[in-house]
Amino acid sequence: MNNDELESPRPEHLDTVERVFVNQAGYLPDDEKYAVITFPATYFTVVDEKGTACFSGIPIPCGRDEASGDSVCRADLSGLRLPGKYRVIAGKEVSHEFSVGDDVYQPCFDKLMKAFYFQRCGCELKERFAGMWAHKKCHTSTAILWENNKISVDVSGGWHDAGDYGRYTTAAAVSLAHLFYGWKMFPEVFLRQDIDIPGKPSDMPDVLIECRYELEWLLKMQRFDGAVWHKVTTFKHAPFIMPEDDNEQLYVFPVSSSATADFAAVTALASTIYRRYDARFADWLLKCSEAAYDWLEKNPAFIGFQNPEGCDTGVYGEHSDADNRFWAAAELYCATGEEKYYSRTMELINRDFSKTALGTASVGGFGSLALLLHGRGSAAVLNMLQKLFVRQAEELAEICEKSGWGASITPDQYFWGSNMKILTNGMIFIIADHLERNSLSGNPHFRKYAAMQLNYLLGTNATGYSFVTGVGDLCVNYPHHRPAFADRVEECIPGLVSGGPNSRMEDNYAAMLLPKDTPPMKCFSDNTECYSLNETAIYWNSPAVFLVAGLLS
Ligand code: 9MR
Ligand code: ZN
Repeated sequence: MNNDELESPRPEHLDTVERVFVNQAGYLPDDEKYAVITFPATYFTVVDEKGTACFSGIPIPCGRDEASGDSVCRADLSGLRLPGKYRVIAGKEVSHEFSVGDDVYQPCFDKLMKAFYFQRCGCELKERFAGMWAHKKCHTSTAILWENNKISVDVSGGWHDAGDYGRYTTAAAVSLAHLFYGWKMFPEVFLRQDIDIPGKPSDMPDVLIECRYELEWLLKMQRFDGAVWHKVTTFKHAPFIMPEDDNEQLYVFPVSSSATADFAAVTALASTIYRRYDARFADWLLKCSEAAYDWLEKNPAFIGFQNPEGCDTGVYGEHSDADNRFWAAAELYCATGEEKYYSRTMELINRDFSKTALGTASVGGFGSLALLLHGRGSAAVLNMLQKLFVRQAEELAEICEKSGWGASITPDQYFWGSNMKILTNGMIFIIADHLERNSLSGNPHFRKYAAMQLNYLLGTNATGYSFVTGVGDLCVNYPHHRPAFADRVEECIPGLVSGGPNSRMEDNYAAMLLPKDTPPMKCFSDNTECYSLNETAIYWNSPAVFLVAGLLS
């Protein structure tokens, strides 16, 4: 019997036909490499660009993978170290092309970073930088306060959050935090980066030029008394039109304590980062951070955010702000060395919230990172925080080992934006590895699990897609992203990270398209309509930037 007859029929709703899956961007020469095969192949061959066989082996069966419902086996390609372009052949099936080389991640890294430029609001995206995705200035009209329509404010600028045109404080702060910590931990990788954005040449690396664009908007979101507004959006999401054609009234919605705390945290962090380039900007950031913090101290009760009746733009609701306040106090302590921030940090650290979570609603991990990288404070606390990251990495590594695809999430974790979970788990691996590498008795062994998360993102997953637009032969090209649709350019704006499989299928189109019993990892479609599967967001891009930087370092 032919191998191909053994397997179950290919699910018809999947528009991909892959059965040999690889990271379509490729692999670094010395990294562990593997292809996942979803039929019982007895043999695999790797061919180069000319079709010449250059590597072969016997796939290792891994059994049934619960998240995808596939019986998978793995082809170990780790011995393939010679730079070049390859495909894996097993049975009659051929994988997409992938590269091996020292520079395979650079184009992906650059596209992921440039994507933030494409999200810019309030300025023209000139052809010189944006090419065929150029568009006019958008959302520059003054916004009015939701609570008092007579008061208007200038809150122009920043990045559009996602496939929508909203700008949300907590989402912005988290996205900036991923990028800033990437820069803090792997500066050499960012110093080498050279993308085409305005404001160059500059002393600053590109990541800091781009983040400053967001920060300057964020500063406008602070009210006179230090509190920070939760979001600025229209009342209803715009239709699928270009941003410059979205001329509905912009509203600045009420303040929340989560927004104020995240603002205090990220502006304090930014002040330490920008100080060496622009001391006045750094002073201003710190002043604004302190004002936000003082407001929080005067307003100790949690103030959440809910949409007013009828408003359908993002909520970014939270249930508690202990983690946000912890992050704020920790960053301000690291920025100023002042005792009052330290004592508040130590008080909040005993509250019940995750100390390793890296966004969006749960931000305790950033406070922990602040303390760990700063290295001041009690040795016992630093030790405890390091152990928490390492223990979490150990637990996630176990999940990867059980997954046929090396995915770090369990079958019940394929919810809206599951790729963010994959990517922030990738960050946890990188962070734990980094901490262990820098401590005497450390055991850094998590890098390979971090790489697995990138492999998943770039094609080694049951959908076969690279979830980054413009990266890989078969990549997402029709995300739920307004300009990407409305610009009438067939090729999607590159570098955008799709939310990825969502087993709850929370939009009508997904529910119609995919059978109810679709395995979680296959609950995906590269379809503009499917906002719960295929939107993009700044805080899905930012952990990808961090992860790739960590792997490149
Ligand atoms: O990422 C958010 C997801 O967890 C929620 O379930 C969903 C529905 O409220 O909203 C997502 O966030 C969206 C935000 O509300 C508006 N901008 C796009 C975000 C990504 O889809
Ligand atoms: Zn805009």
